Parts: sequence; structure tokens; C-alpha cells
Amino acid sequence: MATGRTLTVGMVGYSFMGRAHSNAWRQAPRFFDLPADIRLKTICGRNPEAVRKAAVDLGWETAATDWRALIDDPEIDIIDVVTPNDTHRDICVAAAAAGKAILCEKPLALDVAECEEMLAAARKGRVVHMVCHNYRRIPAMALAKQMIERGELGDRIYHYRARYAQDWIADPEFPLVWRLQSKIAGSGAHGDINAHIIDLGRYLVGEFREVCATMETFVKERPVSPGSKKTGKVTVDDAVTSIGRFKNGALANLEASRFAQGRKNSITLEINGSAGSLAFDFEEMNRLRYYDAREPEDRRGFRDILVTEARHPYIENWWPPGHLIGYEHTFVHTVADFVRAVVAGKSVQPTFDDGLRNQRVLEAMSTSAQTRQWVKI
Ligand code: SOE
Repeated sequence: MATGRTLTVGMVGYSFMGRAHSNAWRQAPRFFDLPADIRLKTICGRNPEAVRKAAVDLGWETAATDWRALIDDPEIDIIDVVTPNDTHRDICVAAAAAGKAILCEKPLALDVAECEEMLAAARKGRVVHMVCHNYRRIPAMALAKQMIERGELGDRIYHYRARYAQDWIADPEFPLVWRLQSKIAGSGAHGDINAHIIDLGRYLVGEFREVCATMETFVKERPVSPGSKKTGKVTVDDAVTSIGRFKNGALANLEASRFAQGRKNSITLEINGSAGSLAFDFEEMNRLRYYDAREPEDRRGFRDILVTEARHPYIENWWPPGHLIGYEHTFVHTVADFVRAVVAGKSVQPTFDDGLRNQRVLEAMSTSAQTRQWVKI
């Protein structure tokens, strides 16, 4: 849409999430009728050669090596933070003080204290702030939310059961990357992927009341770099499993592991309510399985909803029915909703407050794993 308004973006980081977000910034204005055009001005990273290459590969005008230059650039309206977790707080607090809208990757920060500081800074700076829990914007998840809100699972939810399973570090020879170091990552599978299924629980079911968790680090030493004989200590969890209770009385059962051999990025969840159930498998992300307990008994059964109709969330911007979408589209949906909120000066979820609430659940689970006690949120 020719709008005359342009929002200029500066992004800090350029690896996996940098690629996913760059694609989203480029595609959102092409596929969504947005109230502003998007200018990919500056991408920032510590390694000059790597970030210059990323600028060319990912379509950014310029490359920088100091994120403060983006904060100080009066042309930049939006700061997109896709860096390791230990840098989120400093970048977001500075961006908020400079009056820039902020999109920050999950987890929002290393701990609750940092999240509280970031939320306060965003509120003080009166800037739009969003944490990138992109899985909320899988059309099937957005449809699930609509169905639950319409009461199609009934007036009570009994169970939220979710598992996020990967296997990228199951090889003990996999090196000690930043995600395996608590001073940079904060936690392991817990803050990285358990954070996602906690967010989906908050989005679909409601707020957590109390949790009980256990964690394990299966491989405690790893090569400091690929093939190195020198090893370093793994200081984060490899897997976390937990039970919990939501404020609305529903029970939670969550598992997040990076040692689920054969599971590459598997997210499965099931929600059981008084009038029906929903089941979802990210490996079939265009489908939502629905069981309606109010159907005549001889016809009851889980059925597949192929979430590719124009009336389904976000789909009208893409393809005709049956032509599927993928992981990258969830970031395009996130960016499109964020841009609309920035232009309107309105809040868009999940906000930094959602990020803080997520962190509170994460920390309660970590405390529970240490104390072997139930912990209230
Ligand atoms: C690694 O576990 C990771 O890249 C996560 O950090 C992302 O949030 C997830 O979408 C894919 O896996």
C-alpha cells in the first residue's frame, strides 16, 4: 500500500533469528496491507566481515559493529534485537530511552529483574514493545485461541499438555556454544524452548498459578570449539519437565528437551476442555485437530482442520486453500502486527509484560528444580 510513511529498522544480530527477521521485514509490506513501508537500514554484529556479508545477503543498506550507533541514528524508528540473551537488556533499555519501538527475541532477558527493568524503560519511553514469541502467529494457534474464546472447548479447560523436542546437541562432541553457557544464555532448553510452550500456555489457557519442575544436564563437559581437545563445563539445563496448575484450575504438563533424538524442532500440544479437545503438531503446522464432545456420539472423533482458508488467521494474505505456509511466515505475521501497532501507537501482544510473566514462570520452575518443591508464581 503506497502510504507515504516509512519505518526504518535497525537490527542487532544476524544469525538464525537475524535471517528469519530480515526475511520478515522484507516480506511483510509485500504481502500485508501495512500502513507504512519498511526500510531495512542497518544490521549490526560484532564481526565486521560477517556482518558486512549478512548486510548483502539479507538486504540491509549498511552494516555496523556497535549497536549504540543504531540507537543514536535519528533515522531509525525500530530496533529489532536478535542477539544472545545477555545483551537484550542493555540494547532494549537504551532503545526505549531513545524513543525507538522494540521487537526483541525470546526469552526477553536473563532473569526477572532484567525483564522488569526493560518493561519499565519501555513504558517510560512510551514506545511500542513486543517479544517475538512467533508461534502464537501460526494460523492454527491463532485459530485455536479463537475457538477456545468462542467456548468450543467448553467453559472449563482441564489439561494443557505440551512438548518442545529437539536433538541438536545430543552428540556429546557438539561444542560449547553460547546457548550452553548460563552467563550468556541464562538457561538452556528451559529459556530457549520451554519459554515457547509456556507462552503458548499463557496465550491459549491463561496465567500459571504454581509449578513443579525438574531439570537435567545430560552432557556436563563439551569441546570448547569443534574438534578441540580442550573442554568446558556446560552450565545450563539440557532438558526440563514440569507440571503445573493454571489460575483457572487447568493442569499443565510441559517437557522441553534438546536430547530427543530424531526430533528436530518438534512442538506438540493438546488441550482438553469440558466440551472438546484440540491437538497440534508443528511438523503438520497447517493442521489443527479438533474433537467436539457435543457431536452426536456415533460421529465423534478427532478431525483435521486444514488451516489454509482465507477466513483463517493471516491466510488471506498468502495462498489459495490447501497451499501451505511455513515457519518463516510466523515471523512475517509477527512483524506485520508489530508494524500496525507502531504506526497506530498501540500495544501488541506479546509485550514485554508478557515476556516478564514468562520469565516469572521460568524462574519459578528453576527454583522448583533446585528446591524440589512446588513454587507459586
Ligand atoms: C533454538 O532452539 C531455536 O532457534 C529457538 O531459539 C527458536 O526460538 C525456535 O523457534 C527454533 O529453535
